[in-house]
Amino acid sequence: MKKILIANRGEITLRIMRSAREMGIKTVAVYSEADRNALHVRYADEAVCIGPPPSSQSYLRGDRILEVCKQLKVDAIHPGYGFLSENAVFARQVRDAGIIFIGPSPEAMELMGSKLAAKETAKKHHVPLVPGTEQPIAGISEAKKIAAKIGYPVLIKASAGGGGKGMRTVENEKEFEEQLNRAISEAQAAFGDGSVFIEKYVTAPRHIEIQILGDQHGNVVYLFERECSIQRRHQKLIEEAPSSILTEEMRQRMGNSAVALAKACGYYNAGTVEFLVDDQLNYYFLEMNTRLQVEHPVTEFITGLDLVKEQIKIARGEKLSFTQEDLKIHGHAMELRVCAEDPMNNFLPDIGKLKTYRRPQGPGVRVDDGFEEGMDIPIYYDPMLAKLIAHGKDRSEAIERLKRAIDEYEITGVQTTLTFGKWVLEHPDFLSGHFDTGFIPKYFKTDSIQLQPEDAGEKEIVALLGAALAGAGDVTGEPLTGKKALAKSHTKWRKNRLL
Ligand code: MV4
Repeated sequence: MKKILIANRGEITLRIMRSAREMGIKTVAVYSEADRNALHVRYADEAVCIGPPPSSQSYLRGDRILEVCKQLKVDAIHPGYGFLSENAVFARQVRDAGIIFIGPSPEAMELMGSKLAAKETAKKHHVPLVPGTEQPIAGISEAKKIAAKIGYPVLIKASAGGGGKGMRTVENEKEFEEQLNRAISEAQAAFGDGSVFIEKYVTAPRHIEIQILGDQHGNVVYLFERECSIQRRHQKLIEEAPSSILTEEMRQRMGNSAVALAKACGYYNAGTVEFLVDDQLNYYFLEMNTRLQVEHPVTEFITGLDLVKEQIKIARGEKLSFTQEDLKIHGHAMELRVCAEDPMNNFLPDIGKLKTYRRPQGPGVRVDDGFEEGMDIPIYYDPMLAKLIAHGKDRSEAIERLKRAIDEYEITGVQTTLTFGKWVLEHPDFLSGHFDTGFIPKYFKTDSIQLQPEDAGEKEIVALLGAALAGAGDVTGEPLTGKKALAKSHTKWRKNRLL
């Protein structure tokens, strides 16, 4: 492997190129007209413009990217995250063109792309699942019986969804039929696949994911967990490793579950198995992400590994150079996503020019970014400016370092999530480790009016429903139908949480 093309932009593209360069591999950037002056273009050994700013006309144009590969004699493609990274059709086209896809096989991507197929595989290998259906819903009366047996509230999820897309909460039997029909037609419209399934709605869950690495010789290891419960509308804002609630025994069980699932689908490359953890510390498989994730640096800090180098070595056909027994957790790492968003204005993307941009430095601090002072932030893409990651000997040192780095970071010209991050890092429930995915809506004031947790809870459930609708492509629906029921369910949900 002498030359790789990174089919992506921004911080992740730079991060991948850095590892490639250390390995003596040449890099090729592709870019849109909005990214002519981007850092990933300047860092690459070669760079080719592939189209206008909208990603549908540039970063998602697999055909153009493959043409560039042929022209420049590229050996392999790294897809990064987002864009084409979990597109099995593209991965197959890459393989058919005789180019290495630095990711899993298209077959494994396809299997995990179907949430139902993933659940079936998990079940076969004794990976715990949320009580629910493992087959697509066939008929309404059958489905109602199942929902009644599971017990309300339930969630209806689209098999082709994921990451919160195409999810609907159902509070009681009365609204079940209507919600089911909507979920099916939304899934059909958004994904071209109307298969949906039902799950028990787990209240106040934590989101904990296991990083795995597998080679092409059947060896799979887990690189421990990342705690990702500090989220807003399915957008993670703070991630850390290890999680403060897992016992060594639970970590091993979850790790073994993740490895079993990966082995079951012949998985190779880096991957992440997502779990929900309830207030009784039961864990349930949710879905598997078949890509390198945004938050991978916290795992790199605690394991001492370079995940991109590992991906490249695996793609070259090498065996993993270590076993599970060789792996140990070193200290604690925490990441804040620095986004050009205004936390006081409902986290709306804030566009503009980076008037001042000075990175923090010093012990245990890493900044993965793709911008420089004076650059305009393009409106076409993700508003994440940078990832600020801190590492320390334990959780409190990681927190102190991250706080110190936030103070050193100087960004003017746009609003960012830096001050929001500082607020989280000083919150007593965050410090004590007693938090779940309801943390931000429960505690954060989204505007100048001080919201009571009660109001915040209702706001969140409406926002959640709105996000589910938006994710399913429904802009005409009535997001307020069932609002009261949802708010009621949410009140119960808050009461049930362990805080
Ligand atoms: C759930 C759930 C509760 N019960 N499934 C959201 C993202 C997608 N991967 C699955 N998600 C959820 N699935 C059951 N059966 C709650 C969520 C959920 C969530 C999960 C992780 C992190 C943040 C979340 C925020 C809202 C809902």
